[in-house]
Amino acid sequence: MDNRHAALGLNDDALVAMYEKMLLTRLLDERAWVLNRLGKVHFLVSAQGHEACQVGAAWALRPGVDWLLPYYRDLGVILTIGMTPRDYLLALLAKAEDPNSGGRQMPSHWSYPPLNIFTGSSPVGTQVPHAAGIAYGAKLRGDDIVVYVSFGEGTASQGDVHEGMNFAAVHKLPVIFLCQNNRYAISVPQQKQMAVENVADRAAGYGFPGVVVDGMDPLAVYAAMQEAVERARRGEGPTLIEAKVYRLTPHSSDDDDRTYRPREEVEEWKRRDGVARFKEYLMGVGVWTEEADQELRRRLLAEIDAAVEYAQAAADPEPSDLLRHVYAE
Ligand SMILES: Cc1ncc(C[n+]2csc(CCOP(=O)(O)OP(=O)(O)O)c2C)c(N)n1
Ligand SMILES: [Mg+2]
Repeated sequence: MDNRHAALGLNDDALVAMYEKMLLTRLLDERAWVLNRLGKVHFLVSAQGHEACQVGAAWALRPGVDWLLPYYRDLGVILTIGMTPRDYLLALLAKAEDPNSGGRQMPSHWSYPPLNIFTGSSPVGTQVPHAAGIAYGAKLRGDDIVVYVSFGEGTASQGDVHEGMNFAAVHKLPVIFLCQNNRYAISVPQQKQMAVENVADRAAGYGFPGVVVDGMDPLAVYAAMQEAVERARRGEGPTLIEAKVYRLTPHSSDDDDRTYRPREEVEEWKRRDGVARFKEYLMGVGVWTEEADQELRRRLLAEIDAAVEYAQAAADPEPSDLLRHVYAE
Protein backbone atom coordinates (compact mmCIF):
# COMPACT_ATOMS: atom_id res chain seq x y z
CA MET A 1 0.00 0.00 0.00
CA ASP A 2 1.32 3.45 -0.85
CA ASN A 3 2.18 5.70 2.03
CA ARG A 4 0.30 8.89 1.13
CA HIS A 5 0.24 10.42 4.60
CA ALA A 6 3.99 10.91 4.90
CA ALA A 7 3.99 12.99 1.72
CA LEU A 8 1.46 15.28 3.41
CA GLY A 9 3.66 15.72 6.49
CA LEU A 10 1.51 13.44 8.66
CA ASN A 11 3.34 10.99 10.90
CA ASP A 12 1.87 7.72 12.18
CA ASP A 13 0.60 9.32 15.40
CA ALA A 14 -1.27 11.98 13.44
CA LEU A 15 -2.78 9.31 11.24
CA VAL A 16 -4.11 7.38 14.23
CA ALA A 17 -5.34 10.61 15.84
CA MET A 18 -7.30 11.47 12.69
CA TYR A 19 -8.89 8.04 12.67
CA GLU A 20 -9.76 8.43 16.34
CA LYS A 21 -11.69 11.66 15.61
CA MET A 22 -13.50 9.99 12.72
CA LEU A 23 -14.53 7.04 14.84
CA LEU A 24 -15.52 9.32 17.74
CA THR A 25 -17.73 11.30 15.37
CA ARG A 26 -19.39 8.12 14.09
CA LEU A 27 -19.96 6.59 17.52
CA LEU A 28 -21.22 9.81 19.07
CA ASP A 29 -23.58 10.35 16.14
CA GLU A 30 -24.90 6.80 16.50
CA ARG A 31 -25.51 7.43 20.19
CA ALA A 32 -27.40 10.62 19.38
CA TRP A 33 -29.80 8.57 17.21
CA VAL A 34 -30.39 6.18 20.12
CA LEU A 35 -31.17 9.12 22.40
CA ASN A 36 -33.54 10.47 19.76
CA ARG A 37 -35.37 7.17 19.39
CA LEU A 38 -35.61 6.94 23.19
CA GLY A 39 -37.46 10.27 23.11
CA LYS A 40 -34.71 12.15 24.94
CA VAL A 41 -33.46 14.24 22.00
CA HIS A 42 -36.13 16.09 20.06
CA PHE A 43 -34.22 16.67 16.82
CA LEU A 44 -30.97 15.63 15.26
CA VAL A 45 -28.95 16.14 12.08
CA SER A 46 -26.40 13.50 11.38
CA ALA A 47 -22.78 13.56 10.21
CA GLN A 48 -22.62 9.91 9.15
CA GLY A 49 -20.90 9.61 5.78
CA HIS A 50 -19.21 13.03 6.17
CA GLU A 51 -16.64 12.09 8.85
CA ALA A 52 -13.64 11.68 6.57
CA CYS A 53 -14.30 15.01 4.88
CA GLN A 54 -14.84 16.86 8.14
CA VAL A 55 -11.86 15.51 10.06
CA GLY A 56 -9.56 15.93 7.04
CA ALA A 57 -10.72 19.54 6.69
CA ALA A 58 -10.39 20.55 10.33
CA TRP A 59 -6.95 18.93 10.54
CA ALA A 60 -5.57 21.75 8.39
CA LEU A 61 -6.87 24.49 10.73
CA ARG A 62 -5.20 25.96 13.83
CA PRO A 63 -7.44 25.65 16.94
CA GLY A 64 -8.10 29.00 18.58
CA VAL A 65 -6.34 30.90 15.77
CA ASP A 66 -8.32 30.31 12.60
CA TRP A 67 -12.05 31.06 12.45
CA LEU A 68 -14.72 28.49 11.69
CA LEU A 69 -18.26 28.85 10.42
CA PRO A 70 -19.26 25.20 10.33
CA TYR A 71 -22.70 24.11 9.16
CA TYR A 72 -25.09 21.90 11.09
CA ARG A 73 -23.66 18.63 9.76
CA ASP A 74 -20.10 19.43 10.90
CA LEU A 75 -19.88 17.30 14.05
CA GLY A 76 -16.51 15.95 12.88
CA VAL A 77 -15.17 19.48 12.42
CA ILE A 78 -16.10 20.75 15.86
CA LEU A 79 -14.79 17.61 17.59
CA THR A 80 -11.49 17.81 15.71
CA ILE A 81 -10.95 21.48 16.45
CA GLY A 82 -11.50 20.87 20.17
CA MET A 83 -15.13 20.72 21.29
CA THR A 84 -16.02 17.62 23.27
CA PRO A 85 -18.76 14.97 23.25
CA ARG A 86 -19.98 16.58 26.46
CA ASP A 87 -20.30 19.99 24.74
CA TYR A 88 -22.26 18.34 21.92
CA LEU A 89 -24.60 16.42 24.21
CA LEU A 90 -25.32 19.41 26.46
CA ALA A 91 -26.60 21.21 23.36
CA LEU A 92 -28.46 18.20 22.03
CA LEU A 93 -30.29 17.86 25.34
CA ALA A 94 -30.82 21.66 25.57
CA LYS A 95 -29.13 22.08 28.96
CA ALA A 96 -28.28 25.34 30.70
CA GLU A 97 -24.58 24.48 30.52
CA ASP A 98 -24.65 24.07 26.72
CA PRO A 99 -21.63 26.17 25.67
CA ASN A 100 -23.18 27.05 22.29
CA SER A 101 -26.32 28.84 23.41
CA GLY A 102 -27.32 27.75 26.90
CA GLY A 103 -29.82 25.34 25.38
CA ARG A 104 -31.60 27.99 23.29
CA GLN A 105 -30.53 27.05 19.78
CA MET A 106 -31.51 24.03 17.73
CA PRO A 107 -28.99 21.17 18.04
CA SER A 108 -25.86 21.47 15.87
CA HIS A 109 -26.06 25.24 15.65
CA TRP A 110 -22.49 25.58 16.82
CA SER A 111 -21.10 28.63 18.60
CA TYR A 112 -17.96 28.50 20.71
CA PRO A 113 -15.95 31.70 21.17
CA PRO A 114 -12.85 30.08 22.79
CA LEU A 115 -12.26 28.18 19.55
CA ASN A 116 -13.40 30.98 17.20
CA ILE A 117 -16.46 28.99 16.17
CA PHE A 118 -18.84 31.68 14.99
CA THR A 119 -22.54 31.43 15.75
CA GLY A 120 -24.72 30.37 12.83
CA SER A 121 -28.43 30.58 12.17
CA SER A 122 -30.86 28.23 10.47
CA PRO A 123 -31.41 29.87 7.06
CA VAL A 124 -28.87 27.92 5.03
CA GLY A 125 -26.03 29.87 3.44
CA THR A 126 -26.12 32.88 5.76
CA GLN A 127 -22.77 31.75 7.16
CA VAL A 128 -21.05 32.43 3.83
CA PRO A 129 -21.27 36.26 3.79
CA HIS A 130 -20.45 36.17 7.52
CA ALA A 131 -17.24 34.26 6.69
CA ALA A 132 -16.31 36.80 4.04
CA GLY A 133 -16.93 39.62 6.51
CA ILE A 134 -14.80 38.03 9.21
CA ALA A 135 -12.00 37.49 6.71
CA TYR A 136 -12.32 41.09 5.51
CA GLY A 137 -11.95 42.32 9.09
CA ALA A 138 -8.90 40.10 9.57
CA LYS A 139 -7.34 41.40 6.39
CA LEU A 140 -7.87 45.03 7.44
CA ARG A 141 -6.30 44.31 10.83
CA GLY A 142 -3.45 42.33 9.28
CA ASP A 143 -4.30 39.17 11.26
CA ASP A 144 -2.66 36.01 9.94
CA ILE A 145 -5.74 33.80 9.99
CA VAL A 146 -7.86 31.78 7.63
CA VAL A 147 -11.63 31.41 7.78
CA TYR A 148 -13.31 28.05 7.17
CA VAL A 149 -16.92 27.97 6.05
CA SER A 150 -18.92 24.92 4.98
CA PHE A 151 -22.29 24.19 3.41
CA GLY A 152 -24.08 21.58 1.35
CA GLU A 153 -24.51 21.44 -2.41
CA GLY A 154 -28.18 22.43 -2.09
CA THR A 155 -27.20 25.53 -0.14
CA ALA A 156 -24.81 26.46 -2.95
CA SER A 157 -27.91 27.61 -4.88
CA GLN A 158 -28.61 30.35 -2.33
CA GLY A 159 -27.92 33.99 -3.20
CA ASP A 160 -25.94 34.44 0.01
CA VAL A 161 -23.36 31.94 -1.20
CA HIS A 162 -22.86 33.83 -4.45
CA GLU A 163 -22.54 37.16 -2.70
CA GLY A 164 -20.08 35.88 -0.11
CA MET A 165 -17.89 34.17 -2.70
CA ASN A 166 -17.87 37.17 -5.01
CA PHE A 167 -16.95 39.55 -2.19
CA ALA A 168 -14.19 37.22 -0.97
CA ALA A 169 -12.79 36.98 -4.49
CA VAL A 170 -12.79 40.74 -5.14
CA HIS A 171 -10.94 41.43 -1.89
CA LYS A 172 -8.70 38.34 -2.07
CA LEU A 173 -9.85 37.24 1.37
CA PRO A 174 -8.41 34.27 3.28
CA VAL A 175 -11.55 32.14 3.13
CA ILE A 176 -11.86 28.44 2.45
CA PHE A 177 -15.27 27.44 1.15
CA LEU A 178 -15.92 23.75 1.73
CA CYS A 179 -18.96 22.38 -0.07
CA GLN A 180 -19.88 18.96 1.30
CA ASN A 181 -21.76 17.53 -1.64
CA ASN A 182 -23.83 14.59 -0.40
CA ARG A 183 -26.07 14.65 -3.51
CA TYR A 184 -29.29 15.57 -1.69
CA ALA A 185 -30.80 18.64 -0.10
CA ILE A 186 -33.26 16.82 2.15
CA SER A 187 -35.29 15.04 -0.58
CA VAL A 188 -34.08 17.12 -3.57
CA PRO A 189 -31.39 15.33 -5.60
CA GLN A 190 -28.49 17.23 -7.14
CA GLN A 191 -29.86 17.04 -10.70
CA LYS A 192 -32.94 19.03 -9.64
CA GLN A 193 -30.71 21.55 -7.87
CA MET A 194 -28.14 22.55 -10.50
CA ALA A 195 -27.35 22.05 -14.17
CA VAL A 196 -23.61 21.58 -13.65
CA GLU A 197 -21.89 18.45 -12.42
CA ASN A 198 -19.63 20.13 -9.88
CA VAL A 199 -20.29 23.05 -7.56
CA ALA A 200 -16.52 23.66 -7.76
CA ASP A 201 -16.88 24.52 -11.47
CA ARG A 202 -18.48 27.79 -10.40
CA ALA A 203 -15.29 29.02 -8.76
CA ALA A 204 -13.93 30.02 -12.19
CA GLY A 205 -16.83 32.46 -12.48
CA TYR A 206 -15.68 34.24 -9.31
CA GLY A 207 -11.99 34.14 -10.12
CA PHE A 208 -10.48 31.64 -7.68
CA PRO A 209 -9.59 27.94 -7.80
CA GLY A 210 -12.27 25.29 -7.39
CA VAL A 211 -11.23 21.71 -6.69
CA VAL A 212 -13.17 18.48 -6.43
CA VAL A 213 -11.98 15.87 -3.94
CA ASP A 214 -13.08 12.47 -2.70
CA GLY A 215 -14.74 13.40 0.58
CA MET A 216 -14.67 9.80 1.78
CA ASP A 217 -10.87 10.10 1.99
CA PRO A 218 -9.57 12.31 4.82
CA LEU A 219 -6.11 12.55 3.27
CA ALA A 220 -7.50 13.88 -0.02
CA VAL A 221 -9.50 16.53 1.83
CA TYR A 222 -6.56 17.41 4.08
CA ALA A 223 -4.28 17.83 1.05
CA ALA A 224 -6.73 20.18 -0.66
CA MET A 225 -7.26 22.13 2.57
CA GLN A 226 -3.52 22.50 3.16
CA GLU A 227 -3.09 23.99 -0.27
CA ALA A 228 -6.05 26.32 0.24
CA VAL A 229 -4.74 27.40 3.67
CA GLU A 230 -1.31 28.20 2.21
CA ARG A 231 -2.83 30.14 -0.65
CA ALA A 232 -5.02 32.12 1.75
CA ARG A 233 -2.11 32.90 4.06
CA ARG A 234 0.00 34.10 1.12
CA GLY A 235 -2.72 36.70 0.49
CA GLU A 236 -3.84 35.12 -2.78
CA GLY A 237 -7.47 34.75 -1.76
CA PRO A 238 -10.11 32.08 -1.42
CA THR A 239 -10.47 28.51 -2.64
CA LEU A 240 -13.62 26.47 -3.14
CA ILE A 241 -13.23 22.82 -2.26
CA GLU A 242 -16.05 20.47 -3.16
CA ALA A 243 -15.89 17.18 -1.30
CA LYS A 244 -18.04 14.41 -2.75
CA VAL A 245 -19.62 12.59 0.19
CA TYR A 246 -22.79 10.68 0.90
CA ARG A 247 -25.19 11.07 3.79
CA LEU A 248 -25.73 7.59 5.20
CA THR A 249 -28.76 8.55 7.32
CA PRO A 250 -31.91 10.52 6.54
CA HIS A 251 -31.42 14.30 6.40
CA SER A 252 -32.52 14.60 10.01
CA SER A 253 -34.42 12.63 12.61
CA ASP A 254 -37.62 14.05 11.08
CA ASP A 255 -37.62 12.64 7.54
CA ASP A 256 -37.91 9.18 6.01
CA ASP A 257 -35.37 8.86 3.21
CA ARG A 258 -37.06 5.72 1.86
CA THR A 259 -39.50 8.09 0.16
CA TYR A 260 -36.84 9.71 -2.03
CA ARG A 261 -33.83 7.42 -2.53
CA PRO A 262 -33.45 3.72 -3.27
CA ARG A 263 -32.05 1.44 -0.57
CA GLU A 264 -29.57 -0.03 -3.04
CA GLU A 265 -27.96 3.38 -3.44
CA VAL A 266 -27.53 3.77 0.32
CA GLU A 267 -26.14 0.23 0.62
CA GLU A 268 -23.69 0.90 -2.21
CA TRP A 269 -22.33 3.98 -0.39
CA LYS A 270 -22.12 2.11 2.91
CA ARG A 271 -19.66 -0.21 1.21
CA ARG A 272 -17.51 2.86 0.42
CA ASP A 273 -17.73 4.21 3.98
CA GLY A 274 -14.87 6.58 4.76
CA VAL A 275 -14.38 5.41 8.35
CA ALA A 276 -13.98 1.75 7.36
CA ARG A 277 -11.79 2.69 4.40
CA PHE A 278 -9.44 4.76 6.57
CA LYS A 279 -9.15 1.93 9.07
CA GLU A 280 -8.09 -0.31 6.19
CA TYR A 281 -5.53 2.29 5.14
CA LEU A 282 -4.10 2.38 8.66
CA MET A 283 -3.86 -1.40 8.76
CA GLY A 284 -2.30 -1.44 5.29
CA VAL A 285 0.52 0.90 6.33
CA GLY A 286 1.10 -1.15 9.48
CA VAL A 287 0.07 1.34 12.18
CA TRP A 288 -3.18 -0.35 13.23
CA THR A 289 -4.56 -3.74 14.28
CA GLU A 290 -7.99 -5.21 15.02
CA GLU A 291 -7.02 -5.37 18.71
CA ALA A 292 -6.10 -1.69 18.74
CA ASP A 293 -9.42 -0.95 17.06
CA GLN A 294 -11.45 -2.84 19.65
CA GLU A 295 -9.54 -1.09 22.42
CA LEU A 296 -10.15 2.34 20.87
CA ARG A 297 -13.88 1.60 20.46
CA ARG A 298 -14.12 0.61 24.12
CA ARG A 299 -12.36 3.78 25.20
CA LEU A 300 -14.49 6.06 23.00
CA LEU A 301 -17.74 4.39 24.05
CA ALA A 302 -16.76 4.82 27.71
CA GLU A 303 -16.08 8.51 27.04
CA ILE A 304 -19.46 8.85 25.32
CA ASP A 305 -21.24 6.99 28.15
CA ALA A 306 -19.73 9.39 30.69
CA ALA A 307 -20.71 12.42 28.57
CA VAL A 308 -24.29 11.16 28.17
CA GLU A 309 -24.55 10.57 31.89
CA TYR A 310 -23.19 14.04 32.65
CA ALA A 311 -25.42 15.80 30.13
CA GLN A 312 -28.57 13.96 31.21
CA ALA A 313 -27.96 14.91 34.84
CA ALA A 314 -27.15 18.54 34.00
CA ALA A 315 -29.66 21.26 34.90
CA ASP A 316 -32.23 22.52 32.43
CA PRO A 317 -32.21 26.28 31.70
CA GLU A 318 -34.20 28.44 34.10
CA PRO A 319 -37.53 29.48 32.51
CA SER A 320 -36.96 32.95 34.01
CA ASP A 321 -33.84 33.28 31.77
CA LEU A 322 -35.83 32.75 28.60
CA LEU A 323 -35.71 36.33 27.35
CA ARG A 324 -32.07 36.98 28.20
CA HIS A 325 -30.05 37.97 25.11
CA VAL A 326 -33.27 38.88 23.31
CA TYR A 327 -33.82 42.37 24.71
CA ALA A 328 -31.24 44.82 26.05
CA GLU A 329 -31.05 44.65 29.83
C1 LIG B 1 -32.91 29.46 3.32
C2 LIG B 1 -33.38 28.09 3.78
N1 LIG B 1 -34.16 27.37 2.98
C3 LIG B 1 -34.55 26.13 3.39
C4 LIG B 1 -34.18 25.63 4.60
C5 LIG B 1 -34.60 24.23 5.05
N2 LIG B 1 -33.43 23.36 4.93
C6 LIG B 1 -32.66 23.06 5.99
S1 LIG B 1 -31.37 22.07 5.58
C7 LIG B 1 -31.88 22.01 3.97
C8 LIG B 1 -31.13 21.17 2.96
C9 LIG B 1 -29.79 21.72 2.65
O1 LIG B 1 -29.14 20.77 1.83
P1 LIG B 1 -27.62 20.87 1.52
O2 LIG B 1 -27.21 22.29 1.41
O3 LIG B 1 -27.32 19.99 0.37
O4 LIG B 1 -26.93 20.31 2.85
P2 LIG B 1 -27.07 18.86 3.49
O5 LIG B 1 -28.14 18.97 4.53
O6 LIG B 1 -27.43 17.92 2.41
O7 LIG B 1 -25.76 18.55 4.09
C10 LIG B 1 -33.02 22.76 3.76
C11 LIG B 1 -33.71 22.91 2.48
C12 LIG B 1 -33.36 26.47 5.42
N3 LIG B 1 -32.91 26.04 6.61
N4 LIG B 1 -32.96 27.66 4.98
MG1 LIG C 1 -26.69 18.01 0.43
